[in-house]
Amino acid sequence: MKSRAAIALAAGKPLELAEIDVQGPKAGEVLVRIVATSVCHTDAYTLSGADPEGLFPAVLGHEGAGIVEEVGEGVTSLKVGDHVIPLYTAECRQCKFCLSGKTNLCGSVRTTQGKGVMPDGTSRFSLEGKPLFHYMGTSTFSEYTVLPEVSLAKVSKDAPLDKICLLGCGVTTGIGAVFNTAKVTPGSTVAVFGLGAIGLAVIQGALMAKASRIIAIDINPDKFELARQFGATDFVNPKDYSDPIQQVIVNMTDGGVDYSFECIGNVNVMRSALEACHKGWGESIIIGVAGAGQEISTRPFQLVTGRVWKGSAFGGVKGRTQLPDYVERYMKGEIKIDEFITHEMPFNKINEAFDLLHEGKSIRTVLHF
Ligand code: NAD
Ligand code: DAO
Ligand code: ZN
Repeated sequence: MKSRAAIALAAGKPLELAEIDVQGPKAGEVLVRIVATSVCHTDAYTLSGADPEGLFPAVLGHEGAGIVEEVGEGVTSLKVGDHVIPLYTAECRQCKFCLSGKTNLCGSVRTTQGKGVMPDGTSRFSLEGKPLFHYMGTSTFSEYTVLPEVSLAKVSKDAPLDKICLLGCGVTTGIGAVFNTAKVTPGSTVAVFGLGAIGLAVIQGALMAKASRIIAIDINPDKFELARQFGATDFVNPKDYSDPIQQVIVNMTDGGVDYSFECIGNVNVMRSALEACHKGWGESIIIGVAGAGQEISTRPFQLVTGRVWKGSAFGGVKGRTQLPDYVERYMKGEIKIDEFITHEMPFNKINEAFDLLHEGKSIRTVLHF
C-alpha cells in the first residue's frame, strides 16, 4: 500500500515528505495506522548523524500511537481495530532478558532492530523500488508502519491517541526512571539536568514519589516556568555561576542530592550530575544519549565513597505489561501528558517540529496524520 511518510535521506538534511510503499505484515508482524506522532530529541540525534546506529535512508520516529490495520500469520495478542503504542523496547516475555526480572531490555528483536530491518532481515518500506531502513523498530514517521507483535502495547480505546503517543517515549522514560531505576524515596532531594520532555517527566515522577526538593537545571531559563508547574522547587541556570555546577548543587543541599538525573546527552553534564550527588548514598541516573564514541569519566573515588552511577532505557518500563496502566493513570488524571504538548501540526510540517526542538522553543510537537 501507499503511505505518507517523512524520509531521512541523509544525515544532517531535512526530512523529505514522500509517498512510500509499505508491504503488508509477514508472520508475527502487525500493520499499524499511526494517528499521531511526536518528535523526540533522539530522532533529531539520529538525523544529525551523531548516532552510531543511524542508517540512511530511513523512516524515523518512535513516539507515536495508532490503530491495528492488519495482523500477520500467528499474531495472537492483537486484532484489527486495537489501539496500540509502538515500543522501541520490545517485550517478548520469553528471552533471558524478559525472564530475568531484572531489566526491561528484551533480546528478541534487538539485532535486526539495530540493523534497521524486520526480524526476517528485510524491510517493509520502499521508495521507487529501493528499500528504506526501519528505525528503532517503530518508524512512526509513516502513516502506515509495520512492527513485530512484541513491539506493540495494546491500550484502552478510550484514550486520545494524539496525547498518549507521548507515552511511547518521553513521559514514560522520565517517570519510569524515577520509580524503576532510581526508586526515589519520599523526602529525597532530586536534581534534574535538562528540562526537555524527559527532564520534565522526571520532575513529574519525583513529585509523585514525594521528593522534598526538586532542583531544575537548564541553560535555557525559558524552561523554568514549565518545570515549576511540574513540581520543581529550585531553578538553576549554570550560566549564572562561575563555580562548576556540581559545586553549586552541593552547596545548596548540604553536601549533595540523594538522586540526580542527566536528561541532555552531554558527557560533561553526566559527570556533574554524578558529582552533585551526596557522598555515601547519592545515585545519578543517565538518561540522555551521548554522541557516537563519547565517553564518561570521573575520579573513581567518587564511586569508592558511595555514589552510584546508573543508566535507564525507556525508564525501565516493560511496555506490553506496564504501558496500559500508564494510559489508565493518564485517564484518571494521575499522570500529566497534555502539559508537555507545546505545539500541534499536520504531519507535513514535520521539519518545523524539528526546528522548534533545536531552537529550544518546544517541549513536544504532536503531528497529526
Ligand atoms: P530536549 O532537547 O527537548 O531537552 C534537552 C534540554 O537540555 C534542553 O532544555 C536544553 O536547553 C538543555 N540543555 C542542553 N545543554 C545543557 C547543559 N549543558 N546544561 C543544562 N541544560 C542543558 O531533549 P529530550 O527530548 O527531553 O531528550 C533528552 C535526552 O534524553 C536526549 O539525549 C535523548 O536522546 C534522551 N532520551 C533518552 C531516552 C532513554 O530511554 N534513555 C529516551 C528518550 C530520550
Ligand atoms: O537492548 O541493547 C539494547 C538497546 C535497547 C534500546 C534502548 C535504547 C534506549 C536509549 C535510546 C532512547 C531512545 C528514545
Ligand atoms: Zn524479551
